[in-house]
Amino acid sequence: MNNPSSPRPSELAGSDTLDRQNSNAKLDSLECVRADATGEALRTNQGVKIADNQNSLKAGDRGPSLLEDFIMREKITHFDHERIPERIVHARGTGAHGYFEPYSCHAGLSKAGFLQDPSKRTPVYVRFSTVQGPRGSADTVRDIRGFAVKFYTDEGNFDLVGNNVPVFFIQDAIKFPDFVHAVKPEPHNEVPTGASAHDTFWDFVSLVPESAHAVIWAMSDRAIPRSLRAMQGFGVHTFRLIDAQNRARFVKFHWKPLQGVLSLVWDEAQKIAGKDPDFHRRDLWQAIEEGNYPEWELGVQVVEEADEHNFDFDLLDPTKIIPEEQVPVIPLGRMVLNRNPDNFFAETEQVAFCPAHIVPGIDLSNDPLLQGRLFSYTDTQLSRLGGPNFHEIPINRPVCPFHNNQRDAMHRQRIDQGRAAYEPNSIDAGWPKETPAAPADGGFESYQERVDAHKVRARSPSFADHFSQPALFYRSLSEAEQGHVVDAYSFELGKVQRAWIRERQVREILARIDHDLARRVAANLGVSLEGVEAEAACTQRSAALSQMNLKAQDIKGRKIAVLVADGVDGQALDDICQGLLAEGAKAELLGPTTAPVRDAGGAERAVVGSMAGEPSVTYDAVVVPGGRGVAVLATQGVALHYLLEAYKHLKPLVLLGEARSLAGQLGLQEDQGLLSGAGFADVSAGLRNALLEHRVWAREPLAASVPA
Ligand code: HDE
Repeated sequence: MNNPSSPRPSELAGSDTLDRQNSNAKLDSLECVRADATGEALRTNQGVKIADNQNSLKAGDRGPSLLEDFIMREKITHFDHERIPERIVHARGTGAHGYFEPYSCHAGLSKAGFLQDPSKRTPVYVRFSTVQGPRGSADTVRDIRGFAVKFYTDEGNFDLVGNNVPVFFIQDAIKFPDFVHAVKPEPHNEVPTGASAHDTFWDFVSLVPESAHAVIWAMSDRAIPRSLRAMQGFGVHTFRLIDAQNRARFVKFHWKPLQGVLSLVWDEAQKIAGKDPDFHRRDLWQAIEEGNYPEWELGVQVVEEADEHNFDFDLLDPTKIIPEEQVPVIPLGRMVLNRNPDNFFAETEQVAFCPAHIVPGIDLSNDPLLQGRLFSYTDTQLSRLGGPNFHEIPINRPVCPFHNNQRDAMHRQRIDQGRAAYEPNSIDAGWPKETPAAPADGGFESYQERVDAHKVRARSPSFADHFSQPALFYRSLSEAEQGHVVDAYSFELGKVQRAWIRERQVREILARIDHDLARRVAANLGVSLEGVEAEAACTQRSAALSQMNLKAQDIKGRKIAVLVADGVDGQALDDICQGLLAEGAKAELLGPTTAPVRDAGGAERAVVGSMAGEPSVTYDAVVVPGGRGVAVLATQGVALHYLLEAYKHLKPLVLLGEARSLAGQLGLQEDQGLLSGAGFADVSAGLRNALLEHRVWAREPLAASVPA
């Protein structure tokens, strides 16, 4: 159920009527098919009221069931067919509604209607996903995340079907089935679920050097996000924006989260996969229900057509970024997610994205990966959603009118009127008619790119450098991030059973990216680097590639565990909760059990849950208020483990009053994130800073020896 207090986009829209109409458009289009059964009788699909939904029709109350029981047969037949094929990739996902609004008029870049008017909100539906695992797999696995946005514009749907990393594993669509077969669970035993740590994946990528860049992103902290709200998004391919004079510019799309770019640490990610496999979808859902709407800034890197060849890589190569030092990101507008779906299946499962869904003002490039995707997405919906009418499913319908002469097929919803399903016609006075492409009229016209070439099966030599950019990425990371990349390669390759695959990846791929990286991974795996030349594929750095430079400005939406037991200092508790709430963060009280505790003054304090039920891995920080309750916690393994684990995962820890003794008891050294004081006022600024940093990286070497 939606929280009734959670505003719909319409309530958030500006005051002018047109704006409200626009942001209401998707909701209105869903209104006719939304079903609220409150106060309604239970009926069959044919509309007959059901008198008894508990018993099937039998010959006598102990006799055989009767075939004639159309009520039971209808119910079970429908049930038997409830499932549809899950997506071949990106099967596990979660979605939300929201809106996009441009900061200003961007007519200078694009004629797309949704980019013109800052007072106009365009409804969007976003689906985030993992790539490898099936629908029921865990959220926090190491994987690339899908970041697909459907803009319901007045000129038709525009889908920006991107990922949370800016590059892809292959350069040409014809390799996609090979790549996916390699990363998916192995065919003989369907192992592993939701992981790339297995032989076939590393076999493929070690043989395909163009994958090196995407693989190093997948081995970085980007592939274990803390929250879907804290991920960057990228269109990956180069696209085009077209202005009213039909002038084209190349662009790369970027989404930047206001929540900052935050990640889990690997041990935490693995533990959450067991303790709360729905961690990411729950987090997004709760944030939206609580009115803490996540927000992203849409930006573009713009390259004039004349500058297309001014780079030492090819703009059409999807394994390359344009470093932001070379081409800055221009902000276009913001996207806010402010409404959870009513029904997972109807909306998140049935939403059908396609990179070919573009509108006037946006166009494609010749990136050979993008070109293949233009075909694949519609094709896959035919079997996944059961035919070519999936655009009529409410979540996929454009909000603008759409009439044409396409007819019939499975599951047709629309009852087309008129006699002429062809064009030209004179019987229906020629309707529906074409719209001229002139800028004001909005008929889509493909950008008139000149193409003059031989028909060849070939890869451009300009796609040949596979190592400079992964090297740039590695060199641009902080020391802590580099360490995590080393750990991730070592973990994943450590799971590979065939020694020659491990060796090939280290000696032939990693050594060509960065010798330090290769040396460290080789040491962890016992691989020899003898005879391997040390090469520096790149000596540059790009600040935008390290997520240490992509922090949030505030701590809104962070979740802090407050450990309490009978006798807790009530004043400290109030100060903590109010102090954090004032910053938009959330304090959750956890007790030894789910029963309320009594504070030192005897007042009952409800807890959100128990320490065992709500583990530290699901919080951003832990606070222990003072009072007599500390003595209770000091004897409880679950509480001590809670603190040790949070410390090990480099989280801010606050110990107040009597709780200060716990640091000594556990042998934890004070640092920028392990804060203690008499009351919350002593530590609130320090805690805020530590939360902004998210982790205490300086603690990492010490924390490695903590046995939690
Ligand atoms: Fe996809 N991809 N993909 N992909 N992809 C699908 O479409 C495909 C690629 C991405 O939330 C499928 O509806 C090919 C790049 C996302 O519903 C399928 C190629 C990027 C989603 C498909 C690629 C993506 C998909 C599976 C290489 C980032 C989830 C079900 C030519 C820019 C969308 C479906 C959602 C889903 C094909 C490469 C992102 C099979 C052939 C590059 C976010 O059609």
